[in-house]
Amino acid sequence: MDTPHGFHITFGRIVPDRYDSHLERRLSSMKGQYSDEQAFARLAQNGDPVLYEVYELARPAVHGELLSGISIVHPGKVGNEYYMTKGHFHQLLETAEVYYCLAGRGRMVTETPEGDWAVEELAAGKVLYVPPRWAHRSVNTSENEDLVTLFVYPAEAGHDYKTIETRGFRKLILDLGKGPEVVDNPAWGG
Ligand code: S6P
Ligand code: ZN
Repeated sequence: MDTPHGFHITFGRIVPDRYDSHLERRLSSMKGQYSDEQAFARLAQNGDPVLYEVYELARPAVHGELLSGISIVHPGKVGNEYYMTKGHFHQLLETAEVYYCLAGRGRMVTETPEGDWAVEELAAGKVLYVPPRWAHRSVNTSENEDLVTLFVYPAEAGHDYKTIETRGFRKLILDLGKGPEVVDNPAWGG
């Protein structure tokens, strides 16, 4: 919680000592993805904060190669919705992914084109397997800590962002006053 006279210090920032690309996703790149558009507009008036970052080791996008890296979702909310990644299906739908949570707390929101969904807890030490066909989004539910995950997936997988950008996920993770809750997305357009 921000106070008018205080400040907080974030300790132990995890950054890989070797990587080929570093992507920063800012608020402006998430337009239309948060449920509270007025809260989004209010936040955007004060600048364009970095919501999450991805460090990746490059490998050729061919069968047999694996991509790995570190994803860091910063703490914060747009209205009552926690900072989160865009989320995506893999373009090659039949490819899976492994996540290993290194720090922080959060949720992995997942769903299939067939209508199944699942929300899994993320906490340091937790390993999550995202099977083929499951879209995935990481959500940082901590008030002041980064959510840091290591990911590994087939280099040929590719990303389908469009489907999620257009219709959203079936479930949102909101703080309605009692911490993180799984809530039906009223704007889901499947
Ligand atoms: C890639 C993998 C992660 C995400 C990263 C950011 O398949 O799932 O590297 O790219 O967590 O999420 P997004 O949805 O913006 O790519
Ligand atoms: Zn992925």
